[in-house]
Parts: sequence; C-alpha cells; structure tokens
Amino acid sequence: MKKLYSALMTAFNDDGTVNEAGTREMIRYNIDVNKVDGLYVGGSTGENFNMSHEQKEQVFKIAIDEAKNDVDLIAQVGSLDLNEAKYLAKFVTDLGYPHISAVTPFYYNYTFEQIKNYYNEIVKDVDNELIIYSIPVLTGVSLSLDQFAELFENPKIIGIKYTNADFFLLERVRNRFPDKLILSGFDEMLLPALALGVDGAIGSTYNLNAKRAKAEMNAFDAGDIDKARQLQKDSNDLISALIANDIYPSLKLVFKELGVNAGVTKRPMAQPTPEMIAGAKKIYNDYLK
Ligand code: SI3
Repeated sequence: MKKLYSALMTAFNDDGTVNEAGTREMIRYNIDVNKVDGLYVGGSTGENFNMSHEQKEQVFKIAIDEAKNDVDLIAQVGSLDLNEAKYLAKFVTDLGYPHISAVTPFYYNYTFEQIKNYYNEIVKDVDNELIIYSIPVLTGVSLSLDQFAELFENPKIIGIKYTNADFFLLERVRNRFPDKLILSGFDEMLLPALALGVDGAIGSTYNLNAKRAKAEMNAFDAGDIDKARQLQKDSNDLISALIANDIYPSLKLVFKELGVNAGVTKRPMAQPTPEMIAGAKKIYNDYLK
C-alpha cells in the first residue's frame, strides 16, 4: 500500500512565535479530514530552516503529542549544525518518532565524504532509521546513483525523500534499490513518480489536496491511468494557482477558508497581502469547495 504524507506546516503568530493551537488544528485536519497516512514534521513546508532550536523542539513535541499513534511520523532533523542534527535525532527518537530524516547539508559545497560523514554521524547513536531528504532545487546538492549506494551501505539509512524532477535518476535508484523506501516529493509530478514505482509521497499541497492525491494513487494501483491522469490534472490546476499566489502563505490562507487557523508564515517569508488573501479565496472557491 502506497503511503501519503502531508508535509506539516507550522502556524506562526505575527511576531514569529509558534502558534501551538493553530499547529494542532492543522495536525487534526490532516488526520481526521485528509486521512493522511503520515506527517513529515520539520521539513521545508514546516519552515524548519527559519526556526530557532527551541522552536524545532516545540514543534516536534506538539506534533507527536497531537498525532500520538494515529499516523506515521517522520521527523526532519537535518541542520547545518551537525551537533544540532545529532541532538534532535536523539530528541525525537526519545519522544517516540518512528523515523527520522535529514536534509543534505547545504550552503558550504560540502564534499561527498563530508555529506556521508554527516549522515553516518546523525544515525550513529540513535536507535532509529533515517530517510535522506534530497531536494536539490533548494539545497543545490545533487547526489548521484553511486553516492546513494554508498549512503545505503549504512543499514540505518533506509530511503530517500526524493524531491527532484530528475526522473532518469529516480528510475535508476528504484531499479538498483528495490527494497529501499522512496517517497516522491514533487506533488505536481506524483503520477510519473508512481509510474516509476515510488512507495508513496510527501508534500505541501496534500495539506489541502490529500483526498484527490489518494484517489489518484488508488486509480493508478487499479490500472485506471486515464482517471489518474485526470486527477493529476485537477491537482495541478490547484498547485499552479497556489504557486502563482506564493505557495507557503497561500496554503495557510486557504486553510483559513477551510476553517482551520493556520497562522502566518515566519518572516522573512512573505506575509499576506490583500491581493494574496483574495487569491487564496479564489483558489478555495475554484478548486476546493
Ligand atoms: O519538506 C517538505 O516540506 C516537503 O515535503 C517539501 C515538498 O517536497 C514540497 N517542496 C517544496 C520545495 O516546498 C512540495 O510539496 C512542493 O511544495 C509542491 O510540489 C509544489 O511545488
């Protein structure tokens, strides 16, 4: 059974503090209404890389306290500070997170040896399994097939969150590592990723669009490709509109239209403007009502 995960958003207050009640509302909506299989906590959509260390701990605590054992949870603990990543890996493991994930270290153009050392260090002292978070469009770090193979030599490294439009590489990875977990990261490319045999998907737009994405996965599994393609088209109409309206703040504004208090994004992320608010209302009316 393929699994669908929402990349959990963090509700922030206007002053950049975490809005706990709003974050809990989004978790509940994902579990009770979207019926997702899991949540990816502390990822890009969660604005992890905007957060203080204390805020990361706060969000990890809120998510597992609210979700309990209702859905699978993956905690993204990667950080430019390896000591922080190791600390958070232990922190979330002690909280009970069944999986961890870590973004490839970025900014300093690390060598592959340094990247490999980062991953091996993160998992060394924790009794948990790690999913590599590969997102070259934001990190500038692309791993090759052989480099994934070297990382997988560590048995605690069990898969990849593959946010990459390189489908040649995806096919090569799937073919070479049939037993590794591959979760697709670009929501607008779910169908081609399914065709290449991914085990599921993690994404931002599933916060609003999980039912359609699940239906697409089911249609694909049933061999109804025409239906799956139509559902991908419908999803992509929504995703195009979200991207055009600035995706992260818009996801939160559309959540508000659904009666969920998603707070705002944390500066320097864009804050809602009257045009953006009007755009979000239109997105809700056109694609989700
Ligand atoms: O870590 C995360 O929050 C994600 O899962 C990121 C996810 O891959 C999203 N990518 C980015 C760059 O935000 C996608 O869900 C993306 O928003 C969507 O496909 C629209 O492009």
